[in-house]
Amino acid sequence: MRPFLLPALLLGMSSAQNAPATVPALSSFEGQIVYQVMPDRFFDGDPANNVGVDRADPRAWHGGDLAGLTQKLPYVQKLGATALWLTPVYRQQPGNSFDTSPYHGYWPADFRDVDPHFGTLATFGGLMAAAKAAGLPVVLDQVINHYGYTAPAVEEHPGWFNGPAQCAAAQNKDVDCPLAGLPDLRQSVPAVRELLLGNADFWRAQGVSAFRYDAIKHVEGPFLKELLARDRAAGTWTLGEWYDADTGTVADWQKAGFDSLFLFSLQAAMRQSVMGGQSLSGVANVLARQGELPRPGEVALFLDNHDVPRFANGTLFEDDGQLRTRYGLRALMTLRGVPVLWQGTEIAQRGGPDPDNRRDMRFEGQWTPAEAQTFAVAQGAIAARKASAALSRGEQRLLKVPSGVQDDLLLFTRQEGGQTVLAAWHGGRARRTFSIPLSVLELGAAPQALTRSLFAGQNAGLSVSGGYLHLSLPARDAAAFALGAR
Ligand SMILES: [Ca+2]
Ligand SMILES: [Ca+2]
Repeated sequence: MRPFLLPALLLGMSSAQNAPATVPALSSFEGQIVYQVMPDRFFDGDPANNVGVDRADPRAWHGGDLAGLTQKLPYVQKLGATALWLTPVYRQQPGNSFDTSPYHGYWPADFRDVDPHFGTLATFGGLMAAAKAAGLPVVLDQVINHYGYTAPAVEEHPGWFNGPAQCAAAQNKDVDCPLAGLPDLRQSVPAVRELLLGNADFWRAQGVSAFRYDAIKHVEGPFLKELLARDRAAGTWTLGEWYDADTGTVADWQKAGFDSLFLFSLQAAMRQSVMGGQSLSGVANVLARQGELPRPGEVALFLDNHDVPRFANGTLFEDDGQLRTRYGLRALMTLRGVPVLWQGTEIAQRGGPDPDNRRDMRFEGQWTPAEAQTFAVAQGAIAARKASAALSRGEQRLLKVPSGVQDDLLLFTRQEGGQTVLAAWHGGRARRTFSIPLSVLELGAAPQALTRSLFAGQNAGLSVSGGYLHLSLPARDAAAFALGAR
């Protein structure tokens, strides 16, 4: 193994004597709002590269590309997102597998080139320049577990891959057995290790600010830690995808070197309560574990993504899907962490499991009035979060609510500097006023006058009188109130 100087922070050194001359600052995405794009399903900016495109087939290429994404950056800015995450853009395997084309980008053949359906390295450079000009840092998806099924490397380098023998002998089958039958890379083979570390350097040199690492549950741990240490030294923010991660898993991997992981347990709880109408105590139970996280402000929070059914699909009805997605979007923008919005969630796009959850993005002019209204709610909630230091970066403290209302009411504060914001989620089916003794809430600061929600156009109010906090909340919605300095 090539010697590598680890930052002192990773080794837990604290004495000045042992510290290197400069310790790289921890990269941070706290305060960012990330917009996730799958380029093939976003916008077609160049019909000349539409080889094999069939938009009627959900498993075929649909023609979206990097030129299209570059054209649509003003849309992302209009929504208010501050960063972009692109699913992989590598040159993909030749042909289809399981009647599916590699439109999604997760079946690489060449990790250091752009698939011609998406454009070229030059087109990627154009996107990076436009994103930089727009002030949008780019998170690039990196595959480190496998090649595509039909990638030439599989025949050329049989020693790079785990075969049946390695899988049979594996102590950890998640790591050394193929994921969905994909050619599984052995990261401990020196040539594989060099390839993957070099891939990160290659894309870093293209100007990306962060990596989203795919399927980390299936990657050799020692390699992953080395990769993360290099990213940290280079100032690259790292976001890991451990499917179904709960707070404990996120905490473990933040300690091992990731800046962030997706908190799947919160996504599941929000799907069940906000979309599904079950008790909000499921969300409270996840938030109650926040203290386990070394860096809670970096954790990636989401309503849905390209690997799970669409959030709006939690109900059979289009109108309910729209209303509850608005509730979910506002709720998401009150939470501590880094919100990640999957393309189309801002209009409550519907869809079941993959590939139905990857329907083509539709833009203004193609929207129903309800979709336009959901977009306006997303835009307003994002704007309110960005305008509030407490909502963007504040500490989060869960408040006790009387047990009789805890199924329908979730309260927590966000506090930054002198500012305190009270977040209130209401899961009830009808508008309701809650009156709660201040002594129960243990709230440090509260206004005397009637206070309106920070979310524009929302009819929600808060006031204090006679030792009680009175909250007037619409059905199934989340509000945020500035309580002022404490
Ligand atoms: Ca195209
Ligand atoms: Ca593996």
